[in-house]
Amino acid sequence: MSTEKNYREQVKHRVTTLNEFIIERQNEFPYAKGELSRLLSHIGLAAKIVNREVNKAGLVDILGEIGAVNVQGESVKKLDVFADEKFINALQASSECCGIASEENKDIVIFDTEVAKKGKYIVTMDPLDGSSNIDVNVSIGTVFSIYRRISQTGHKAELQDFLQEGTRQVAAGYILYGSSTVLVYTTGRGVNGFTLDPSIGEFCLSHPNMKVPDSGQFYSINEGNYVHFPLGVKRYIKYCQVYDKQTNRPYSTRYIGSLVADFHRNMLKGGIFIYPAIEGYPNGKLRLLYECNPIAFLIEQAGGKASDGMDKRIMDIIPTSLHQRVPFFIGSRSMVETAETFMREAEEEEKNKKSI
Ligand code: AHM
Ligand code: MG
Repeated sequence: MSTEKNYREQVKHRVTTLNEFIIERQNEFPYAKGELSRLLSHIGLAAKIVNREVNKAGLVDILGEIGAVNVQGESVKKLDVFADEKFINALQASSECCGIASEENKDIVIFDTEVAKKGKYIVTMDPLDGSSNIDVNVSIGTVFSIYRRISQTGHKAELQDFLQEGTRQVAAGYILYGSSTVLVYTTGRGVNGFTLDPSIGEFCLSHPNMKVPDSGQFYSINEGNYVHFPLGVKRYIKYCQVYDKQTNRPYSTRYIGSLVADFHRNMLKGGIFIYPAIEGYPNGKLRLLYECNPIAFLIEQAGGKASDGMDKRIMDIIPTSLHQRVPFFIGSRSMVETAETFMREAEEEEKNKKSI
C-alpha cells in the first residue's frame, strides 16, 4: 500500500476519544477556560470506575439491597451507594464543582473547601438509575445535568443554585451500562455519543451528531399501571395499538424499566417514553432535576420533544424542590405531539362533563 493510501486509511479509522473531543469542542466557546471541559472529563472518569463495578457486580458483594431507604422511600441498593460516592468524589476532584444534588441524598451536598467554593458549576445527578434492574443483569444508567451557579463564587453553594429551570443547563448527559457502555452528552450544540472500548479503557466517538427520527415504532410505558392512567394516555395507547398503514401502526411496546435504556433506544430508533401521573404518583414518578431535565435537554438537541403531556415544556418548569417529580412525555417530536393531542382532548371532554 502506498504511503498516502496508508495515511488515508489511518485517518478514516481515526478514533476520537471523549477527552480529545471535549477539548476540540472547547474551542467553539470563545471565552472557555477549560473548566467545563475538566468537569466533563471527570464525569467520564467516574463513569469508567462505576462501569467496572457494574460489570463485576455478580462477582463481589455489592449486589442487593443495603438495607437503608433513600429519600424517596425506596430501598437503596449497594451499587447505588457506590456510584453516588464515585461521582461525588470525581466531581469534587475536578475543582470546578461547588456542590451536587443527587437522588441518593436528601439535601444538597456542598463541597466546603476553598478550591471548591471557587467552582462555577453545580451538578444534579441520578448516579444509578433503574436500580431495580441491577440484581437481574439488565441495563442501568447514570444521568447528570450541569448548571452555572447563581450564588457568588468564593462562597458555599446554595439551594437556589440547584433550583434552576432546565433551559439554564450548560451541559447534560447519561451513561448507559448496557450490552456496551455508552456516554451521551450535550453542551447545547448537538448530541454526541461515545462507546467505551474496554481494550483501551477509553470512551470513543461512536454516535456523532445524534438526531432522533421524527416518528418511530416504539412506545415505552409501564402498562401494568394502565387502570390508573389518565384517560388521554389510555386512548393514546389504544391508538398505538391500532393498525394504520400510513402511520406504520401498530407500534411495539418496549419497556425496560430503566429510563436511560428506554430513552437511548427510542433516541436511536424513534419512539416515545411516557411516565404519566398515576395513583400513588400524582406528579408522575420521575424527578425533574436529575432525570427529566437532562434527558429533555438531550432530546431537544436531537430534534425531539419533552413535555408534561399538557403542552408544558419540561425545561421551562421552575423547580421548587430538589426531588420534585413531573409527568414525563419524551421522544420523537410527532409522537409526543400526538400524545399531547389525546391528553388535551380528554381533559376538555372531562371538563365539559363536569360543567354539565
Ligand atoms: P430509580 O431512579 O429509583 O431507579 O427509578 C427510576 C426508574 C426509571 O429508570 C424507570 O423509567 C422507572 O423508574 C420505572 O418505574 P416503574 O417500575 O414504576 O415502571
Ligand atoms: Mg432514577
